[in-house]
Amino acid sequence: MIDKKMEKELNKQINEELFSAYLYFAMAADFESKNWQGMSNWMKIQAQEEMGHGLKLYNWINERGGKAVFEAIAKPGETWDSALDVFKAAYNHEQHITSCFYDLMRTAREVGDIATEIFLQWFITEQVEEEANASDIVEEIMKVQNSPNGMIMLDKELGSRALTAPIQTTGA
Ligand code: OFO
Repeated sequence: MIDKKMEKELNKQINEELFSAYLYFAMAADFESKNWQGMSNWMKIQAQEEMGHGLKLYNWINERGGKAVFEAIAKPGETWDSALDVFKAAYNHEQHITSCFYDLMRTAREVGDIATEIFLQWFITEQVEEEANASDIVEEIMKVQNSPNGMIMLDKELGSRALTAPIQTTGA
């Protein structure tokens, strides 16, 4: 049976992941309204990945004899001044999520939940990629932001992103 404190913290993280999905959907909508279809595609894929992360936590809590609990999701922003601002905000958000997983890891160690500690390693590794993805795009935008052609090319490139794995509905 999962430790109560651990269960509560993991449930809090489900909310963080679903908020991440909300945030990225909001960013996708903002891009779409400004006709940046490729960047919008990138954000929609990201949002779906976040729902997958939420579900992964849900499945884990369930497998360990706990119960997933759903709280209200905060309202994300609606509009950003530039593509650069959007991806900078995404990068900052991912840094925040990384710190959440470090906190979760500390809790797993504190309560002696070795299984959850091992489970959380997947997320810690994933966060390295999540931060790198966002910061790479920030850097690319900084290089091309003053060239309309450069921005169009970048938009095209981000439009090719596809969901790599289907959302897992069972197991951890
Ligand atoms: Fe779930 O990785 Fe981004 O937030």
